[in-house]
Amino acid sequence: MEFSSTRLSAYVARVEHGLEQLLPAAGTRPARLHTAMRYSLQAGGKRLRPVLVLAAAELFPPTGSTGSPPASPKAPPDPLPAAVAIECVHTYSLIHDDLPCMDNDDLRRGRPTAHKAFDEATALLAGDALLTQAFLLLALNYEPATSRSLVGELAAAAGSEHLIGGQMEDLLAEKNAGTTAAELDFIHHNKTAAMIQAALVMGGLIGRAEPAALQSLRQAGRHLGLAFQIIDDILDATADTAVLGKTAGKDAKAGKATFVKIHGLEAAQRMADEESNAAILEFRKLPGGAPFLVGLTEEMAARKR
Ligand code: GRG
Repeated sequence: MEFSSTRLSAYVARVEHGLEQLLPAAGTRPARLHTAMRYSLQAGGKRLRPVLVLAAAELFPPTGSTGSPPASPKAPPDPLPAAVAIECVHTYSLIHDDLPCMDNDDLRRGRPTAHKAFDEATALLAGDALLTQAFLLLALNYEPATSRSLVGELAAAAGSEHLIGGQMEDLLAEKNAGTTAAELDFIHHNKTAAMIQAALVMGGLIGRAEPAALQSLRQAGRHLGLAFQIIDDILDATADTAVLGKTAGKDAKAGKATFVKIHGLEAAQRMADEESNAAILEFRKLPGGAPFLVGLTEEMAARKR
């Protein structure tokens, strides 16, 4: 499937529909909690991670669907619940990251952060509930072997050695003026790249990809994730709050270690290009050369928010 903005919008629309359908309605008791969950989830992020799940799953046609008619083609499972699950985990991490005890931010996805729109306790609980909801979706919507592998992939990426571990070291680094390039690498590989990698691998697991293809998805995800984070640092240093939908210049103001601070703007841009190109090389090894994912990587490299 070639990349086009229409194709991307179609994936995003599928994700938005899944978010609408697969979470408890806002009025479900306690309504304040479910309203807060939907407030953050439906604020209109880029939906990168769920789109990666859908696009990766579609690279792998159902068993027996090529060549002569198969004895019993087995349709792969629907990737939408897994796509919604990873967006739930991502949104929980944003809600918690914005809390006063962490980044203490007022603006996210162009709107007041959850603790500003509701209150701190409600925001904390909405984040907890989104994290839990993700694993419920994986448990209820896949047969046991697939469910087990999806839960394992997402839990590892979101856990203490990756997303949460990266966040912990990020908080520690804020207090340490001498953060090194290697420490920054650890933070970004774990805080950002691990979830982007997991999205691609989850798509591959749903598509019943062969081990070599899963490995390419894993490698591509690591490079794409790092490119994404370097560009995030560049945008924090160069873009406007209104365009970003979150507070710009915050990292520099907080004296945070970023790729731009440690390597300079020019080197950061070069590293982002190198990582994007490395991701594209891996995507090209996948069935059909994965043109949609190649195009999406190019779009991400040129993104302005
Ligand atoms: C609280 C466990 C915990 C983790 C927080 C995600 C995160 C870790 C912190 C948010 C701050 C930040 C800059 C993280 C790096 C990853 C990143 C660029 C997140 C924003 O993702 P986008 O740009 O956001 O995909 P949208 O709103 O488009 O979904």
